[in-house]
Amino acid sequence: MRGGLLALLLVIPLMSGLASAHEPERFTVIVREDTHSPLEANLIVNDSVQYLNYDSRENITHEIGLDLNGDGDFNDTDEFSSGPLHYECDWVNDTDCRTGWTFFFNDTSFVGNYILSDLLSDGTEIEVRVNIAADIHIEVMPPMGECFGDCEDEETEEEMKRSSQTDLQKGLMLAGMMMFGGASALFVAMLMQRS
Ligand SMILES: [Ca+2]
Repeated sequence: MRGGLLALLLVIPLMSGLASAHEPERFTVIVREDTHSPLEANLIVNDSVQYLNYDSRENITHEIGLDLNGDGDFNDTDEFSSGPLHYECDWVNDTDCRTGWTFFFNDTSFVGNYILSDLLSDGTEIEVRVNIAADIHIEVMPPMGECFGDCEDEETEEEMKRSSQTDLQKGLMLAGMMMFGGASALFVAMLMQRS
């Protein structure tokens, strides 16, 4: 069950990362005896944050999650948690043991400011703040007349179009003047012949 969930958590951000402009970043929060460093994580959608347990006290575990109703557990509706995070693990004998937890914010529905809880096995609690901002590269279009990235190329192309039009116009005007001049000369010559 956990293996499947973990695989899902790893696959989803890869898929959503392909469709967005923002390069996903992973932030690291160090979980200590009585605090986290940093205490607050500011992320953009598609980023992830990993909590690593550096509290080396024996038999003390941390569990980070969302305690919506504030009753001191993560078992109620829409609540979730990391499961107990240990300082050290004996993975040979306990494959489910964890020392860290990575949380992927891979959907715009995650945008908002969250207060999570780190509930320690000794009954104490550390407040955990995570702020998720929207990816402005996706949401906001540039104003009319401006361009993304390759502005130079477009401007050069525009410049070339303009100068070629001007050359054509000059050519037409010159041709027109020559024809007018030729016709005038012919007209004058005809008048002189008649008189
Ligand atoms: Ca609860």
